[in-house]
Amino acid sequence: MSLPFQYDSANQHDAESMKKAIANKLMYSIGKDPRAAQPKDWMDATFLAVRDQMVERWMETTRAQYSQDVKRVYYLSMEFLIGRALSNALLALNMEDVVRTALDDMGVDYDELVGMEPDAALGNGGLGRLAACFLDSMATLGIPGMGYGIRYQFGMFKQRIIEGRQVEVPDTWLGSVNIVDFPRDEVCYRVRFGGRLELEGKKVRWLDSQNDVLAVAHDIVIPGYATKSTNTLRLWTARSTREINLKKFNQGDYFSAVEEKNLSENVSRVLYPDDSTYVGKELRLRQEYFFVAASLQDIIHRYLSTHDNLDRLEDKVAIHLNDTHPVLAIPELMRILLDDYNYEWDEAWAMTGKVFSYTNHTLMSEALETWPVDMLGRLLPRHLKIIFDINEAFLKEVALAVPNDADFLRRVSLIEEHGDRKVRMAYLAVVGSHKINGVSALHSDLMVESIFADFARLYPERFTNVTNGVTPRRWLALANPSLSKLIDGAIGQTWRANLNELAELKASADFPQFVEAFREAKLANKKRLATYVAHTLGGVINPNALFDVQVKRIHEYKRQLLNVLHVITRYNQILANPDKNWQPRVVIFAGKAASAYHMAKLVIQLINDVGIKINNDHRIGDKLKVVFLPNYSVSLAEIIIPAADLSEQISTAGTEASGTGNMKFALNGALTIGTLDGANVEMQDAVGADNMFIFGNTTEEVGELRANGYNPRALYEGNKDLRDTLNMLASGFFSPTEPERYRVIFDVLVNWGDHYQLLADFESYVETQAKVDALYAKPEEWAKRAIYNVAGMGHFSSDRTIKEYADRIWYTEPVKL
Ligand code: B1H
Repeated sequence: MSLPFQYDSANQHDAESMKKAIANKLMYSIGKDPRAAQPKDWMDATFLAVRDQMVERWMETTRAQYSQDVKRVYYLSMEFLIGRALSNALLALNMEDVVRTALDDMGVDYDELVGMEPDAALGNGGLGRLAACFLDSMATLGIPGMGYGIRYQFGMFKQRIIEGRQVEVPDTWLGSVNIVDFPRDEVCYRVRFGGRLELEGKKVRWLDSQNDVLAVAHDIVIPGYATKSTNTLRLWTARSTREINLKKFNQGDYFSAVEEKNLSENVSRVLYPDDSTYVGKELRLRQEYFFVAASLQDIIHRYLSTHDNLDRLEDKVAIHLNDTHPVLAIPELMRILLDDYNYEWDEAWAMTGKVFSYTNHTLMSEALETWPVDMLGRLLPRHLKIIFDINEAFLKEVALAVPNDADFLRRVSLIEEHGDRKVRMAYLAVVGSHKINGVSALHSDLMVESIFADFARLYPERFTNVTNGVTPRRWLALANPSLSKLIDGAIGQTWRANLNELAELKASADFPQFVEAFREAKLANKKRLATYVAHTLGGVINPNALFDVQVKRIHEYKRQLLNVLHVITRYNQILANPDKNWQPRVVIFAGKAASAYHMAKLVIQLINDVGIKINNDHRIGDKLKVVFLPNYSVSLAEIIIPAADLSEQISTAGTEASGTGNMKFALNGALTIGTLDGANVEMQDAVGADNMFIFGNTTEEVGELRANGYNPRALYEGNKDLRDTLNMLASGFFSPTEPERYRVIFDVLVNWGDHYQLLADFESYVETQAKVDALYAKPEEWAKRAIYNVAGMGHFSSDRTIKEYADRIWYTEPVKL
């Protein structure tokens, strides 16, 4: 069997020298005697020793990028949900065995050590995790790419469940010893805020800015898999321009002397924990400009270190905007070109359009950013003026293309005029980019039919689709060693870098021995999860039951509540018909709710309350269990996803832009029960309709109901199972100490319009769940279809996604090493 590695690291990094390296780090970097070292010290020391191995490749890559004067791509994102780095690095470098042996010799348990690393959770959910998968794929493919973001002191909050309710705890991921990244104190830029404009002819000067802050770079090494190619994630941290106010300090007012410092450093303090609703807080706007301004200064500085002027910027620089959060980069680049380098407007605007591209991740109106003109003008007066100037030029162009249509002009204007005036950031992104993409075929179609319909008429060639993907390294090789080993035995190891090879597994599904081994691998993962559940919650779950899993952010459109309605209905059915041969099920949930999202938090509480009732009902026994696992995170996903039999992807059709969890589950051999939403549609094309459980209304049908009158109450009255279930919620069956607790859920669904149309899909969902049971009763048949799912996932590698971005949007090529 040939290894996919282009280099041989075995003799370079034998266990003996690794032992020495770790021991050295433990003594000289951590300052601990091996006899006194705590597990955390060993982890830090190992991390540092392994990081050294990456640095050489990193430098070689950087040197090659400079000497080949390659075009680089800069991925600007407010979020990077990276997870643990050590195990990923060891996989990339093919050093796991060496480190395992080295640690073993020193009496340290490898798995325990790797499991100690805190997640870097600088993101909310799918959007942030996608950015992390993209970094992995860019490095692996040798694309000269660099991520730019914010080094939040507090990442995504930790979720505790106390008496069934979510409680948010700060995430202190940066330990006392910095092993996470390389601080670059010398890479430091001033970011200006406030002030006023002075106009002198065509020239604009931005003066007297206040509350300026310094951005200091911290670099995280991103190793490519089985290649020397190694990229950088550069995160900015805020530092006050004045350490302390000496005047106040000397007057003895110590606290207000440091207050200013604290305030300006707040900009990189905490990640906004809101996925898919936009908050409109000034601090958020400051965060956005902070990282954009620092990143652009850095990009320009790097470019000018090898070029005399900016004339060829577009040939060497591509800047990608991960949603609208970094869209201020567009007026910022204009500002630099106009004010700092004296370009003419038309020239600057043409360059800007060629540099930028933008991905839209959601169509939901509540997530589309708009910034009040007032706030923007106060904080960034120069940018507001540039945005107005862009709008003026743009509307002139539109008036020529679409003459005599005032309504059209009003619709596409970058400024929303009614009420308090606001800047529409998504429109600014479209006008200032040469490519705009959605994240699944369905989403990209809907995008040009809905929010960007007018713009698609103006610039049809700009709009495109790039379906999301996930990295097979973390999401199969690392998360699922038992299945990976089985696959290696069947088709070799190179699928890690060429996921299309998984298609060869199709043939294996005809071999009973392989099918049996596949089932054993799944069972091993289910046992691993059962052990985790026992440790964290104390409950016992049966690994032979069907594991039915929905893990993702808690949001009404994702319809965890529909899942709960099925659970309650099933509970009633089991009680009504106890002697039927019920397929035992464990229904597993995990996910965080935005801290101000009351309905989402109530759903978490409901899941826990339903769990208490059902899990303690002796009449039910093993037939049905409900589990809510606290603190969903990348590392928890790595335990849960490989253990799933059934993957719940049940959003209202037309609402989930893509989903990426759907891909991770199928890749790990779960069957999907899902709607025709997001990337589920393309997954069905890839694995075949027989190998997925598709149910519910299509996007079109959802739209028709919405347009022609939808009557959830009639559905409630017309279906006894549904009626019983909803009545139990309304009557306090699951909340005896507070009978009214779930009344509002009843009202939302039955009386207030059921916006996400749960009741419309209920019957179809419950029927489809019965089909799931029937298939699960034929274990070989089930396993075969699960194998077809794995085999069909080649297309959903983020390597394929990145290749498409590189070829069709960024026009970048791999660096030669
Ligand atoms: C996605 C977001 C998002 N779409 C606003 N939009 C945020 C919006 O902090 N904010 O203000 C944060 C995140 N996230 C997700 O992106 C989609 O819902 C998924 O369907 C998609 O798979 C994922 C990656 O494209």
